[in-house]
Amino acid sequence: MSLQALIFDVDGTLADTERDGHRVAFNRAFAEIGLDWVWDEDLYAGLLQVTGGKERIRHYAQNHHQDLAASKSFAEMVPRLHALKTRHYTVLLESGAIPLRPGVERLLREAREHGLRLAIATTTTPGNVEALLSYTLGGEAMGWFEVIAAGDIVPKKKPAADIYHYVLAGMNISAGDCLAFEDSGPGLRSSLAAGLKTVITVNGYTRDQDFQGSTIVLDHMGEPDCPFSVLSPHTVNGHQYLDIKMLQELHSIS
Ligand code: XBP
Ligand code: MG
Repeated sequence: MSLQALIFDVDGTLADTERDGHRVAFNRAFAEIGLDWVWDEDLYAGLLQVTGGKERIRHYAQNHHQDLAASKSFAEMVPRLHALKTRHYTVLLESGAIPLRPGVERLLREAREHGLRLAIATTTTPGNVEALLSYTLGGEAMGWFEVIAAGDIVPKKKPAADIYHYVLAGMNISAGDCLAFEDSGPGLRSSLAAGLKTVITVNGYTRDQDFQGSTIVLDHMGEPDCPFSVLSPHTVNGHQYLDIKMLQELHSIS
């Protein structure tokens, strides 16, 4: 097995999108539709255990606004509300409010120079992926990824393995020839269930989650002038930021 492909999660991995991006967009959509719902940072931490924006809205209503959740109109309200939220989110991305995390652009470019194949496996919508990539890397970046598996393309979202199985099938590649990059417990459960070695880069919402089974846990991918911190018991042979050589070493760990 040789390292041939890198498969990236989006939210929390490519960019720290949840606290100041998705959460703010949800709140703006609630206000726009006339709901007095406000998801503060603490409440949102718990809601993140439910992957998928539409599923998260339903989960919140069922637990905090049962009457509305049980009403006939709620079923059609959810997709409408989620579309408003997605519009607010892409406006936030366009404003430059959500940059890529340290090391992401450098690693993507290095991977391309080394001929590694790239893909995306995310719970968010395809439109959000396109907005993030094009506003941070330029319009051609969508073409860097052979498969962009996003949102409702699969029946079951993370932590189910569906989205990673979709990518592996689309690339016609075996899990053993890939590395996955995730930020959260549900994401890791999904990639591990698909048989993928997984590099974790945590963020404020996921730092204390269980990453049992991951290959390594870092605070971020690192830059030459901004070394990462290793949060899992692991030796990194002097590396201070993720590069292709380190990824090949991580991939060769049995
Ligand atoms: C994280 C998610 C997404 C986002 C919200 O996705 O669970 O649901 O929180 O985006 P990832 P949507 O797999 O990239 O970590 O509202 O578009 O679902
Ligand atoms: Mg994520």
